[in-house]
Amino acid sequence: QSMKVVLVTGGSGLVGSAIKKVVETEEKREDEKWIFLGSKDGDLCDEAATIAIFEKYNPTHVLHLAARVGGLFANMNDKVGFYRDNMRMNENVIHTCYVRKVEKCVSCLSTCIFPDIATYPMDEDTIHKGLPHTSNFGYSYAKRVIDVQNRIYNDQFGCNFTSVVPCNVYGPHDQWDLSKSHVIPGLIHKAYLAKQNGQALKVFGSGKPLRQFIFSEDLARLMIWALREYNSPEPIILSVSENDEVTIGEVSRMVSDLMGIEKDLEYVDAADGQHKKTVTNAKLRGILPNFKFTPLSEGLKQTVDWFNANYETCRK
Ligand code: NAP
Ligand code: GFB
Repeated sequence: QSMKVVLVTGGSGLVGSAIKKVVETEEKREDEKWIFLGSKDGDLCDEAATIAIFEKYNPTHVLHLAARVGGLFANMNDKVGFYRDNMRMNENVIHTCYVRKVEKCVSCLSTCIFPDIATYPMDEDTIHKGLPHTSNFGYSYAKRVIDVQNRIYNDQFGCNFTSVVPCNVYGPHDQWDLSKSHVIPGLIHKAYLAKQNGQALKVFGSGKPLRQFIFSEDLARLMIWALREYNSPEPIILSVSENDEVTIGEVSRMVSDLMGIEKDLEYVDAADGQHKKTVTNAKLRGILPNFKFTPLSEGLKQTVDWFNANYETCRK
């Protein structure tokens, strides 16, 4: 059985760190060598640097996580930058996979790229059927083009290229910088500081928007499965079910309680972004009916504990 070499671009981030933990413990296989890259290994926006990385590692499989990623406010502040960086990374990685005859490449979309006006829950066939929300217009189209690339390289060259579509992800090793973080790391970081200063947790926006949140280690297990077993170019949603949707207010209260803040939440006027982007995980359930998701309360507790223990060294 020849050795598989799995190159994980964006392997140093929130999702990559979870995959590294899972694949080096419970999911370890002797015939697989997993390599986790960060931007220090080369700027994937640069074609020559991308080619050099592929020549160095000569991967048989690629799990393409690398992206310019950020929450609502980061996207609103630089739609052009999110578009350009992600278009460049995706063009370089996916075309180099074709040139280097990589056996399989799994890339990452996101439920936030789906049409803003839709009937719910949305499924994998909905992705291109309407304009994305204005707040992340650039990022959304850069991500949607991955689906176009997968389909045309498969159609013209028979490449085994596909994509997975996570809902909002949270967990240890996230990005905690308040200027670019997603909502859960933003709330945890703000709650940590509020606790220290005897203040209330300040929530941006109305708290009314609805979100589905997947714990990073659950997503890691599902991505490792997809890399090994899922072989259609059609995207597959990797999300908790529509019944697990919570409001921003609810998740804020959970974070505030976990951080031991007695005071009630305070709401600060700010953009709400999409009201909802509810997706169904029926396609995934049809293949893995027994997969167990970590309950949000448990995942949040693990993430808050991790943040409290790693405050000095984490990305903030
Ligand atoms: P993250 O924590 O921000 O990590 C991003 C990764 O990409 C890091 O390893 C980073 O390396 C790398 N990277 C960024 N720019 C790069 C460049 N120019 N060249 C090479 N590497 C670069 O992001 P994440 O949350 O793990 O996201 C991973 C994937 O999941 C992304 O494709 C994202 O679109 C997708 N996703 C995330 C969410 C979410 O809620 N977080 C939801 C849906 C989909 P350094 O850190 O070393 O710079
Ligand atoms: O995770 P988030 O920033 O992005 O969540 P989206 C934004 C929602 O949380 C808005 C509220 O309703 C915000 O008003 N919120 C409350 C906060 N407090 C905070 C806070 O401290 N920080 C942040 N960031 N939000 C993103 C897309 O949409 O979804 C990205 O813009 C990405 O492209 C991500 O794909 C998965 O869920 O609204």
